[in-house]
Amino acid sequence: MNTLDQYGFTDRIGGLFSFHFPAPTVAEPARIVRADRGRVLAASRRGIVHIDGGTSLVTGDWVAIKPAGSVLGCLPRSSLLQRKRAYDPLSEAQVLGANIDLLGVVVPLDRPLSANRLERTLVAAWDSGAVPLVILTKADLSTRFDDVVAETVQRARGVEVYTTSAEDLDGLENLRGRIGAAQTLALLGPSGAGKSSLINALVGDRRQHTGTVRAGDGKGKHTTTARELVPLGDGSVVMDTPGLRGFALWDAETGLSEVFGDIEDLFDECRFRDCAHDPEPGCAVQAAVELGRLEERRWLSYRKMERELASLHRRQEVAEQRHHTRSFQRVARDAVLAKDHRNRLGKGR
Ligand SMILES: Nc1nc2c(ncn2[C@@H]2O[C@H](COP(=O)(O)OP(=O)(O)OP(=O)(O)O)[C@@H](O)[C@H]2O)c(=O)[nH]1
Ligand SMILES: [Mg+2]
Ligand SMILES: [Zn+2]
Repeated sequence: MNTLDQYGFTDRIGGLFSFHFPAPTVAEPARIVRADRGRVLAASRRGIVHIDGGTSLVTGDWVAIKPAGSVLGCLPRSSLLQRKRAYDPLSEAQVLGANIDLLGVVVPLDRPLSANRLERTLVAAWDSGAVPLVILTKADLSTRFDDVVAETVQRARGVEVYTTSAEDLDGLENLRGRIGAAQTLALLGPSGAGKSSLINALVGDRRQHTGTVRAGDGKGKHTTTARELVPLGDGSVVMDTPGLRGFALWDAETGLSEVFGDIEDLFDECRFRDCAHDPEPGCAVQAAVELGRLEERRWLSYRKMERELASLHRRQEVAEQRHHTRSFQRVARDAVLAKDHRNRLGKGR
């Protein structure tokens, strides 16, 4: 199998290439394996090659490259994992990866389950267009295995849950069986969760660096620093990613509805159509919380993400208006300049 095929190239991708870069264009297909501050590596039929520039390219992208190594173009992405950049007043999206088929939300069993984190990552996963999975790691370190698995299954609300141990090599066959031919699975989770260890266990080799965790709280040391594709040998690929500190959502309304559909269904039952769902008469959400049918934590988690997205949209609108005003001012100024120019020409005559 050549290097390109090892990184998930199929006839279907080949067809897309011929469609988007038809002959007589001289270009070869390649896939971005790693894109790290301008240093971009791609898998091609010739092996792994360095390619120039392309700061907008992300790990997982399919690109057409010229023999000299420059990029001619990129195939449309079948899925796109993105988040809002942290500390960015302009509110821009940070693209984390492209063309991911399965998104593994990695949850370590060596520390208490964070329901909020699980829900937030699932929202982003659904929104990427990939199929989410929950992957529980470090099963060998769990002291309450059955309880935590049951709680995770309940919180994942229909998303498949896999349990693994990179130490005991448990659960690998099941997970391996779920990754179809030429599919790409990306792993997303906190530092120290065991993402790189799981990849090494799947590959059967110490391919990725792994790091120890802090004794106190099990937090990792951000060992993996770049998103990178690792081939499993049969054409399927796993994307290793640096541990997430937080995950600010980006245009994730669809994901929110996937994870919190039950809450959004309740809105229809509120007495007033413009119900703010604060403690007020006739609110179906508040009633469900009081009756114990809806976990208050879950409601607050939903509300927080919903407000985050609303504020993102307000900022996006302001930015757009500013952009419009500026281009309007520019058109007006150009018109004045043109008039001045004509006048001056007129006077000169
Ligand atoms: N006992 C046990 N330890 C594990 C398992 N998986 C990972 N570890 C340990 O957990 C620590 C962190 O593992 P990594 O694979 O580096 O974690 P990571 O998610 O890649 O972390 P970052 O790259 O920092 O995001 C290492 O000391 C691993 O040996 C497991 O299944 N069982
Ligand atoms: Mg890692
Ligand atoms: Zn209400």
